Amino acid sequence: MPKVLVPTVCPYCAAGCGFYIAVEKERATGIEYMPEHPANEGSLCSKGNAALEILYHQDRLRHPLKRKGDGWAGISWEEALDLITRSLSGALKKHGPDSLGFLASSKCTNEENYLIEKMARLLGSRNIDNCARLCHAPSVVGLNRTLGAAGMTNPIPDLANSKCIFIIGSNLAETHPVLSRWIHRAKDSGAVVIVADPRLTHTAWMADIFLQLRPGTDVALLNGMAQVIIREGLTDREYISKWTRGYGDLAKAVRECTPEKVAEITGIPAGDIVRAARAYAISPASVVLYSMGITQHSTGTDNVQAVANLALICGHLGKPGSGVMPLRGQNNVQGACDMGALAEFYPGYRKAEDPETAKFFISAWGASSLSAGRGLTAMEMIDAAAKGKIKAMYIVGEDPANSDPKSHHTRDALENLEFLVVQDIFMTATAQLADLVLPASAWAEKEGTYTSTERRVQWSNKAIEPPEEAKPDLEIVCSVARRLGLEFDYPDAASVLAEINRLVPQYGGITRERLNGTGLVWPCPNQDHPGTPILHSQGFKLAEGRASIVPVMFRPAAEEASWEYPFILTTGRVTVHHNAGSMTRRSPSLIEREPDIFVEISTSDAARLKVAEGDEVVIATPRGETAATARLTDRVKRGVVFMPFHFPGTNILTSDVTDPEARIPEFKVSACKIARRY
Ligand SMILES: Nc1nc2c(c(=O)[nH]1)N[C@H]1C(S)=C(S)[C@@H](COP(=O)(O)OP(=O)(O)OC[C@H]3O[C@@H](n4cnc5c(=O)[nH]c(N)nc54)[C@H](O)[C@@H]3O)O[C@H]1N2
Ligand SMILES: Nc1nc2c(c(=O)[nH]1)N[C@H]1C(S)=C(S)[C@@H](COP(=O)(O)OP(=O)(O)OC[C@H]3O[C@@H](n4cnc5c(=O)[nH]c(N)nc54)[C@H](O)[C@@H]3O)O[C@H]1N2
Ligand code: SF4
Ligand SMILES: [Mo]
Repeated sequence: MPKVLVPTVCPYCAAGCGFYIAVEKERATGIEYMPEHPANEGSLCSKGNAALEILYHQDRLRHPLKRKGDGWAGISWEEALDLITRSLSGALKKHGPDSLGFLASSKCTNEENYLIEKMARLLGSRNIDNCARLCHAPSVVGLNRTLGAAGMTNPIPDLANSKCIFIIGSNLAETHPVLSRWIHRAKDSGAVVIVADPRLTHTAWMADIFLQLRPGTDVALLNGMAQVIIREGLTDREYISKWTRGYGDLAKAVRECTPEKVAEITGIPAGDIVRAARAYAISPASVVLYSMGITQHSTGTDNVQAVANLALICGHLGKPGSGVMPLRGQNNVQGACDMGALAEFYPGYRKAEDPETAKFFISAWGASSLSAGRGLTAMEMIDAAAKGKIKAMYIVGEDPANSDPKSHHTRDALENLEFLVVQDIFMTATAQLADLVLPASAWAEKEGTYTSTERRVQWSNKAIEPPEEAKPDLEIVCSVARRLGLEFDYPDAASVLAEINRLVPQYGGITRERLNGTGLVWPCPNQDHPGTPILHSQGFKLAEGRASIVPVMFRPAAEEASWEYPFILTTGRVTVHHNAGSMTRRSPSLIEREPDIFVEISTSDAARLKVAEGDEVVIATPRGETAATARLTDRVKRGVVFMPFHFPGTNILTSDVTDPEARIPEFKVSACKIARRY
């Protein structure tokens, strides 16, 4: 049989790289590159190149599994569907719809997320969320408030048109590796690169100006830059008066944020703050790229607003090479949010609190009623489970037992549920706590759309069959919903996309027929619309078309170093692993390169602690302790330590203090102590 090349989208990060899966005799035998893809031009990072390794892994879930004592019993799909229907409808009858919680999956397609959202809402539950809560919730709040839209404003290749690229709190060289090629291209034509990060990361190696700030001090830095720009008259006055409101308040608020004061708070030399501010303001096209380094804080929303303020006072929006780019994380976290898998939104960001929204969907979905108001967020559901208020949870493609902060609390809460069903491709730490585990198809074994960080909606094709009895999430959700009495008659992903076309305005013209190439960029309201790669070129979707400049003042992180816990632990990622690691720890070529949990400690702290390279150390916070191998490095400054969260253990330590508005936990700042283990 000849080799067939099936176009697909990488299942790891939100860069949305395309490639072909070579299929021979119904098996995926290799990857072929896709040079015509606009974002990656054929190149893939280590994870993309290894994507097929998980498909035939021996650990893939192959049958529905029911908890039996300490172990598992394989059951049929019929029995599994009976059990889930009995348990969910039992909880509904006994405790009402608020006792049900749903986590949708930013690894699943738009169509799947749409159906999970629709099922949760039609069952009367408001409690639906996805891992965006742990990720870009502050962007949703902060950018909607300031710019009227939370999406990344410009496409990835447009980075090459920038003359100043300011990267704050993103280690994109490891987390969105294909973006580096566009940044190098911009540098080749003279762009200045500024990186603000507490660690000298791979990304920082690209920087002309490196701002090594103390964790959690970004608002001070951004206000300091705004102060310099205003004081030196480098603002874009015309832009400010035409397109914004609130400038005067900002000018007043940052007057005292002098570089000298900011230097004290952030630890960055005052001269570097001035240099960075000037470089950003005077370039003809500047872009800010940011991600978890500024969102995962108790001040996450403030950080995002401070970024938007900077862009607005300099008029660096709505033009090629100029914008604000929140780099989304998971392959489909943008889409999961677009589809309304968030506690405060219905599909298309219609606000759950707005009575018009419920009216609209009652008519669109033919429902008799829908509960109004915002539901519980991901972590609030965990807290509610711990308190016995949430009785049953349906978790699709997420691993909160490892990815939420304060793991012991999360695990206790999940164990406290009367019923937990987990739908995944592997037996995760969360699945280990479930009553029922459902085997899902991986991305290559199903079809549907994914929306990348640049809002590019791409169709991914089915290349191979799932292992044994595993099924596409879409099929599983439809079967469950039908058993629960809902009319979910969708034969395939295309039929769901057709409904999305009708109900999600941004996706109005993104039809199956138009998605045969490398996708369309939303907003794309109708069939004749070409898509919108650059946002805000004609003003903002806010009153009078103007953006809002909203001043924010520096507040320290919730935890600071103390006598008992003298170090600041910050957590994040390395190139070869992905999130809680259920996929990459099973990928032979990746696990070989980073086999175990480690902690980066500065050489001077290590000397004081009498810790040598490779020693086992114990890191402790008030939440618990974890052992890890010490790596001595000059990438972090004295007093700061770094751990990736790809191995179980890191989140035992992290703090669950959240941003008051976006409710994201402060993964980036936990006070800790460290001792060598003898
Ligand atoms: N290889 C790999 N790629 C991934 C993922 C993965 O797990 N592995 N996950 C995907 C997902 S879900 C996401 S959300 C993205 C995340 O992508 P990134 O946000 O780039 O990843 P992180 O490593 O979490 O954090 C970025 C940087 O923030 C810095 N930082 C920590 N504290 C602060 C601070 O207070 N201020 C500033 N300015 N910086 C700080 C860290 O040192 C780190 O270098 O990556 C996506 N891509
Ligand atoms: N300490 C610390 N913790 C963090 C972060 C941090 O920076 N530091 N970052 C946070 C961030 S940004 C994020 S996004 C979260 C991520 O949190 P999670 O989303 O919980 O993490 P993942 O490990 O990506 O889990 C995705 C799961 O989906 C499964 N899966 C893959 N494909 C499919 C599919 O097609 N169908 C189904 N049903 N399942 C599938 C995978 O096997 C995996 O178990 O972690 C957060 N936690
Ligand atoms: S950059 Fe992201 S989308 Fe591209 S190959 Fe790597 S993990 Fe996949
Ligand atoms: Mo994320």
